[in-house]
Amino acid sequence: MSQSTATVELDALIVGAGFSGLYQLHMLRNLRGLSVRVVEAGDSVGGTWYWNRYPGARCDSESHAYCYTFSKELTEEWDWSERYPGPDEILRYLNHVADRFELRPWLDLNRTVQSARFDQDSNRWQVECKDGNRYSAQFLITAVGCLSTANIPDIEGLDDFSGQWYHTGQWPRDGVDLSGCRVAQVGTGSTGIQAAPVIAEAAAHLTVFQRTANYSVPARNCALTDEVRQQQKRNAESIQQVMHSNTNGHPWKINPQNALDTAEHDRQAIYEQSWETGGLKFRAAFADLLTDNTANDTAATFIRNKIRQVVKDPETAASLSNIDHPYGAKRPPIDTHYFETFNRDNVDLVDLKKTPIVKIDRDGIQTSGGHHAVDVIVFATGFDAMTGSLLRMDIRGREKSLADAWVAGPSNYLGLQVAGFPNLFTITGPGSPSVLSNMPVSIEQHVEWITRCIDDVLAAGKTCIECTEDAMAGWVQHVNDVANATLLPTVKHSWYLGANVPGKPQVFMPYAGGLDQYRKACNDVATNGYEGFTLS
Ligand code: N01
Repeated sequence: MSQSTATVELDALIVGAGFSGLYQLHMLRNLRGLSVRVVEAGDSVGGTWYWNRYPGARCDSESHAYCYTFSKELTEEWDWSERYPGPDEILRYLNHVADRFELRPWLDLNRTVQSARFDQDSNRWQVECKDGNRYSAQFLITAVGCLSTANIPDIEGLDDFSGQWYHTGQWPRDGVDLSGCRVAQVGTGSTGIQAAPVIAEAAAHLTVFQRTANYSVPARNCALTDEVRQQQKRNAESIQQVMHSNTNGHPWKINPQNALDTAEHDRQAIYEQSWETGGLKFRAAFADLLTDNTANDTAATFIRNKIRQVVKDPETAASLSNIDHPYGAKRPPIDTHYFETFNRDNVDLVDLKKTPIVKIDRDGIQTSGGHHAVDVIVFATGFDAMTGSLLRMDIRGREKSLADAWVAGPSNYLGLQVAGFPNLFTITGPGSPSVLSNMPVSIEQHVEWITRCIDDVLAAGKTCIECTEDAMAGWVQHVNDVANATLLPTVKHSWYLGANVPGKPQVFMPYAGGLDQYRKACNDVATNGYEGFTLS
C-alpha cells in the first residue's frame, strides 16, 4: 500500500484484521451506510494467527466453537478438519470470511498505526500510520488482540549469540528449518508446551529451559469425521446456545458439583474421565476448582501424578511436577505428548529454579549449572498481554495519553471505554472476559454491543459517547472484587497480572466474573440509556 498525502475521512476506523476487526468491519459496513476502514500491520488478515506460526501452534479451543456464530450459512458451509485447528486452517477460514462478506476493499494492509490523537475541535480521531498515511474518524475501534506484543526477555549477551533466535509470536512466515540443529527453548507456557514436542521431532537436540513448572492436560487432537462434523452442524444452534449463555464461551457446561463434596473414588473417576476427554474442559470437572484451594489441590495432585507416571527420569519428573501454583490459576495449557517428549534421547530439561540463566554468549546459554551450546534459541516467553498492543499505538485522548492514564494499570468501563477518550472502543480490552473465555464468543459480544452503541448514539442525533470517571472507578473495583473471589490473582508470575513484564504495573486485567454476567452487565447498561456514559 503506497503513501497517499490526503487524509482519509471516515465514520469509523478499526485497527487490526483478526477475528474482531473483520467482524466489526462487517457489522459497521451494514450500519447506516457508514464509511469504515481497517488498518492492519500484516500483509493479510488473521491477527494472532497471522503472527503465531511457531512449530506446534494450534488453537486450544475446539474448531466448531472457535469460529463466528453470526451467520448460519457460514457455519453450515465451513468444514473443520481437526478437533483443534492449526494456524493454516484458521487463516484459510478468516480469508474465506473476508471474501464471503466482501470485506477486502476496506482493508488497508501493511499499515501500522503510529499514533491516534483525539482532536477536540473536530471531535474526531486523527490517526497517523508509520508509512505516513493518515485517517480522520469519528469512531476509533481497536481490534488488536490481547496477545500480540512479544515479550522478549532482556538476558545479558543475547546480541553476542552467533546463532539464530526467534520469538514464537514473531515466527518467520516461511518457517525455520531446525533439522540438525541444537535448539534451546526458553519458556513452558501454553506456547512452549505446544512447541517442544514438534521441535524435538525436527531438531538434532532440544534443551527446554523451564522457570516455572506447568500443568498440562492432553489435548487429544484428532481428525474430525464426516459424521462428527454433521452432528456438530445439526446441533449448531444448541451448541451455540450453551456457548452464549455460560461463563466461558466454550461449548460445555461446568459440572455444578463441588470436588470437595464428592467422595474420593468418584472424584478420581471424574478426573480420569476428564483426562481421557482432554482439552480445556478438564477445568470444568468441578465447580469449586478456581475458588477453593483444597478443591484445587485435588486436581493439581491428579495432574502431578500423571506427569510422574509419564516421565521416566525421576529428576526430570520431579522438576516437571514441582508446580508452585493452583491448577488453572495461570492459563492452563493443553498438549500433544508434551511430557512424553522428555523421554526422548534428544531432549533435556534445565530447571531454572535450580540453575538460573546467567547470560547468553556466542555459543549458547550459560546457567549457574553449566553451559549449553546451541545453534538456535526459541523464546516461548509470552506477551506484554492485554495492554502492550494498545499502549504502543500512542493513543492520546482529551488531556492525556493512554500510557499516562494507565500508569498504575489499565482502568476502563466494561473493558470497552476509557474516560477522557471519547468514541474510542477497545474490543476484548482489559476489564472484559476476553482471555478467560473462548475468544470468538467474547469478540462477537463486544462487536455487537459496540455496533448497537454506535447506532444508538447516531439515532439520538449525538456525535460523542464517553464513559464517566465514576463509572470507570466502579467497574475497576468490580473487576478486582470478582477476581479476588477466585484463586486467579494468587499467582506470582502470571501474565493475567502483568507480572511477566518487568516494570509493568501489577493489576489483574481480565474480567473473572464470567461471560454470562458480563454480557448481562453490558446489555443492562445499553438498555438503561447507556448508564455510566455521557452522550453529547
Ligand atoms: O506465554 P506465557 P505463552 N527466563 O506467558 C517463561 C495464549 N496461547 O506464549 O512462568 C525464563 O504463558 C515463563 O516462565 P514463568 C494463552 O492464553 C493460546 O506460552 O513466568 N523463562 C513461561 O514459562 C497463553 O496463556 C494458544 O516463570 C521465562 C513462558 O516463558 C498465552 O497465549 C496457544 C522468562 C511464558 O509463558 C501466552 O502463552 C498458545 C525468562 N526471562 C498460547 N520470561 C491457543 O491455542 C518468561 N519466561 C489459543
